[in-house]
Amino acid sequence: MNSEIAELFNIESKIEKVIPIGSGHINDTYSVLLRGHSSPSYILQRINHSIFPNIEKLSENIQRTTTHLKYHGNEQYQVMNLISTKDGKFWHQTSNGNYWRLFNYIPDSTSYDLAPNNDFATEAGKAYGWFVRTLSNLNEPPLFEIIPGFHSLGLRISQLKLAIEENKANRVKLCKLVLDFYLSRCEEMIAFDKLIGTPDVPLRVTHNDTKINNVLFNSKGKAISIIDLDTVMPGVVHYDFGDAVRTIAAKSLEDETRNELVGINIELYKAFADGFLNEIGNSLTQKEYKYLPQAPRMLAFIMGIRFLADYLRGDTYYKVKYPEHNIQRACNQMALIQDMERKSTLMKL
Ligand code: ADP
Ligand code: GN1
Ligand code: MG
Repeated sequence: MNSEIAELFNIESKIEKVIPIGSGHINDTYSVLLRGHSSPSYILQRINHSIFPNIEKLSENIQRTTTHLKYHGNEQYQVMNLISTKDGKFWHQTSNGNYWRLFNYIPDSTSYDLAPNNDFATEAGKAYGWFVRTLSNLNEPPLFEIIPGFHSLGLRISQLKLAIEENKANRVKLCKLVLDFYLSRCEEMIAFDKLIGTPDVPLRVTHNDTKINNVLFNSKGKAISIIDLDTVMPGVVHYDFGDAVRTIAAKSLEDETRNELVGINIELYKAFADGFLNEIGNSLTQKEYKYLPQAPRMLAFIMGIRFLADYLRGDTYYKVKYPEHNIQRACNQMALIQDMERKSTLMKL
């Protein structure tokens, strides 16, 4: 079935098999192996179109981003691109309403859910720094805001408050302590929102989903590509720096349920920051630089309240493997924030 869909795109030869791949929470991803080949040639993805309803604008953003990276990037990084269907579109809609797309597979690549060592963190930092720097001169008009207010703390807090009020899954009583933790920090956290889009903290083109598993590495541990471009849109540098630290400098997985194992590894953090700042440091304003060390805590906070709101709504957004999955993810981010608060002096750059 999935191979029949892949065959609707401009592919080189017959398909041998289509295999599920990755650990993303939103789309369904498969690698496509062609007959006679020993490694995959394509990535087939079913797009979650309740989260990305505007497939046309989504594809246009990706197309503009990858074209720019290809012509203004450097040879160190490979750029994945959308493959068109035989009738010239960048997606295919099946009769049951699902949307599918195909990318070239970046050969000899591996993704990780945690950084294996400091060098990987530096490599990831360089790659994400390269990404933001290279896209800083993307032509007008701005990319389409594919999920409005994606990292707006104000919006995320109001969504959490609505989820508490509606209590659709009758779960509010199950998470009082976690709710208190997040609600008690809202006022302090939201202060940063006021700076966004000012000359001190300007809008740039940001990736907005800078988890470590969205960086591909080769067998020597070198970062070779940035993938998962669905959320590339206007944003501030703190979004990418902060979101990256949550997984690149994390001591344990985002799904770790033993909170005592959750925390930030300062060596990984510094290694990541070194790589990132070496690539982009010169182009930051003083205020952007000043607020960078606060970004990881802010992004962990945003992710925590998104997981929590989804738990309260009854798990309608993120893929979950068991009923407590989202609340455990929210607890994990809470433990990460607490560790960052303990180590705030060490996080200064
Ligand atoms: P999601 O949106 O669900 O996170 P991704 O686009 O990040 O999906 O893809 C999931 C995984 O598939 C990645 O972590 C990576 O391992 C693999 N992958 C995705 N795109 C490519 C590609 N172009 N080349 C090689 N591997 C890829
Ligand atoms: C989602 O698809 P994936 O797993 O890369 C989410 C991110 C969250 C992340 C948490 C479009 O990313 O914002 O940080 O889960 N993407 C979207 O793991 O909501
Ligand atoms: Mg991903």
